[in-house]
Amino acid sequence: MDSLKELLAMKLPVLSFWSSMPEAASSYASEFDSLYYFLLWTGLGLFLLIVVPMCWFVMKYHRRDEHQKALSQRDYNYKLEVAWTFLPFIYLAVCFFWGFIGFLDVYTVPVNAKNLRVIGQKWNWTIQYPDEEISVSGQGVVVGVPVDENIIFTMSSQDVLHSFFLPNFRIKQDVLPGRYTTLWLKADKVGEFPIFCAEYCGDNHSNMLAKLKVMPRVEYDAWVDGIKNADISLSPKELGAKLYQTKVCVTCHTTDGTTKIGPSFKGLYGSIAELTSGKKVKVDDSFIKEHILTPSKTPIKGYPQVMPPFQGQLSEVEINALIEFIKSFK
Ligand code: HEC
Ligand SMILES: [Cu+2]
Repeated sequence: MDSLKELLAMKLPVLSFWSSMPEAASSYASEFDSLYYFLLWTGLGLFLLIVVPMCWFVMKYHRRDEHQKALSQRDYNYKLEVAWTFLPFIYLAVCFFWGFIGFLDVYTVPVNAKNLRVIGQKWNWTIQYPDEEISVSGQGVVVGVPVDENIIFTMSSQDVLHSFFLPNFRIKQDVLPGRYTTLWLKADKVGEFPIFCAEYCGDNHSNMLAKLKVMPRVEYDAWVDGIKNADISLSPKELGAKLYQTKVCVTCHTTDGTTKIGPSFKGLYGSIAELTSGKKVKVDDSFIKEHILTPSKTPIKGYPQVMPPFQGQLSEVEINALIEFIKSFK
């Protein structure tokens, strides 16, 4: 079985001399590519094998005038019947088993895999590392993983359908609200590889980008430590500024007084907000905190109710930091 797999995963140079695929970086990517090129070139070959003789027959045997009668016709050829039944059968069986082996490789999760949690949200990815006790989040976020180790992503969505797509690893999986899906990979090349959302999920879908950074184990451990230390050493306002970017408040709120999707943070703190009910409230610490956690409880008049709830996603420290950040644009 293993030697068969090696054979299948072998880079067939004839088949892939013209390659449009991004660099392959996972344990099963080259197997996928071999199958893809096999299908591509045999498909092209079969097309020519059928279409060229067909055109030739049309040229040679088409009716030349209205009164021409058909010549005697052969209506059965045993050998031909057997050949065109069994040869395609063998070809399709090869495609099926080759594909099936690849399918098993992708969907059989190794038992010793390292678990990471992925949360899709309009319009960024959050990745939680239960073992390391860290999480990373935001547009363009760098997701570190160690090389040559099995990683399993357990994924869910905060809002709508998203899809976690890693072209270099030849893998993509839908991320759904209300259900967990998984995807596993073993990166066999060090480097940075793009992560895309492959399911149209709204205005900023195209900005829902991240990077998978594959590192040797030592470097990975240092990367984890770096993240652990970074948040502690920041002042509240600095941490708030960072969260403003990573939690993508920036896509809807400005700090310069111009209105984007939501009100600007400039002059917000201490102002009076009017709710859709007509009630007027002072924008103080408690109000900001409540609005960040559950915006639907205090809907602001004159704006679309599109702010996502951050309940469960921000620690007390982070909420305070955001309040300090907003306060700094008094
Ligand atoms: C998808 C767009 C969007 C994102 C992302 C977003 N907001 Fe909002 N926000 C709004 C909109 C729209 C409103 C006004 C309507 C409402 O929510 O009632 C609002 C209102 C607010 C208010 C109350 C404003 C007032 O007039 O009193 C605060 C405070 C606030 N957002 C903070 C944040 C923070 C902090 C973040 C990031 C952690 C954030 N928002 C992320 C769209 C967004
Ligand atoms: Cu998306």
